[in-house]
Amino acid sequence: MVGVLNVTPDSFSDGGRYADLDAAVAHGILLRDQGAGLVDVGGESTRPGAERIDADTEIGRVVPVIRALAAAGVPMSIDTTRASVAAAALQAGATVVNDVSGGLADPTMAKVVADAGCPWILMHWRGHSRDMQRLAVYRDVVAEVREELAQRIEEALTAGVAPDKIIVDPGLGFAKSAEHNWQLSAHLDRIMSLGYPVLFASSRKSYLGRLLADPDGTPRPVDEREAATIATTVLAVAAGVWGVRAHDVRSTVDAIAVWEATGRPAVARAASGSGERWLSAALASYAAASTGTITLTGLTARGHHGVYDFERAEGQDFVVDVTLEVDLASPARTDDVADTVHYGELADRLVGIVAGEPVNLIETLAGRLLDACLERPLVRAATVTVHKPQAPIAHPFADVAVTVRGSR
Ligand code: PMM
Repeated sequence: MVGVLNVTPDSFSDGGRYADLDAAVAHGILLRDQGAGLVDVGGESTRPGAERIDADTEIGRVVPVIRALAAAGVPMSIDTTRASVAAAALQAGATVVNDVSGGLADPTMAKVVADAGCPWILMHWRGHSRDMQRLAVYRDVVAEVREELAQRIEEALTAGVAPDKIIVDPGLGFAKSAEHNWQLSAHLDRIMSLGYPVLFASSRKSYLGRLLADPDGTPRPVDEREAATIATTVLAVAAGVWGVRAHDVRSTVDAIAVWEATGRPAVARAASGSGERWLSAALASYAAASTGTITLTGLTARGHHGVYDFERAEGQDFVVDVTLEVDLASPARTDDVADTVHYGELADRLVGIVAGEPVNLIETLAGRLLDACLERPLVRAATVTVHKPQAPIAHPFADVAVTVRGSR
């Protein structure tokens, strides 16, 4: 459970309320005491059409609040798209980066996060607030948001961010029409099938105001959207999201408590518990609960690997065993082969490598096979063993094999 603390004069929901340091600190402590495992401190409004402020102004707003809340033991994320602000906030005591641009707005953000080794919330985003409404054009919003988030994840991993530090967020209201938000809310399983924890943030957003508009079309005011916020949040929790972000922590925690009282295990990781280590514990339990293994053994193909000419000329059988560590929670939920590793396709690829370009050593062959396994989305780690039962050894022997292991 992530509680929102905007120290801005102009956020759509709570703008101006916590712009004063004492009020902001008191509210952050209240959110923690009400059950927020993380208080999300933001210094720049992202409401549609908002003009940007400069980095120094943003730092000047958030750093004193973060310092004071850190002294009070409140765990915090910094809600920013700027690497310099993230770095200053981490230095002041925040422990998580919540980047509504998913790393797109500032190319140096990935390095700051990778160097800090902290969790990173990657939200789906297409452009800054001033332009985002004209970017809300999709053929299939769920597929495109999923694909664009997958690209953000790939770039984060390439920059050295650990896979178990990544959280994704479909970004309701950011370059999305109301209809897009409803479609995403209805198909969260597709976002979850990326294999990363999903944060759901519907709280008080304008699509709820539009849904509840007066007969003359006047949207429901921001502070009268709580029941709709709770309804969307509980539906997301029931769909299995990892966490929720909300302004009214008390009512959200109450709603999650009701859900938990029914004993559904999938919700435990979405629910709160406050304390310094909440986020790492929540991420670790997500990874542990969702990782499983896929094992393929005895895959046999003829190859021409070896240092001797006759091995290159005649070839021999090589036998491959692979064990993949994979997110299995997603396919178990969706029952869709597209959400897991297709072992038939993987076998074709591995046999192609064994039968392909000869190398001298089975170590090299095992390394190539390992790379092919790790290229597959959803594979967190893999172990590959290459057996060479007809190796040129001048004595009776059962087998000779090399095993390599790697992770993304
Ligand atoms: N929405 C806002 C700000 N930060 N962060 C994430 N991860 N997801 C969101 O949907 C999101 C966000 C919009 O403004 P608010 O702070 O008033 O909710």
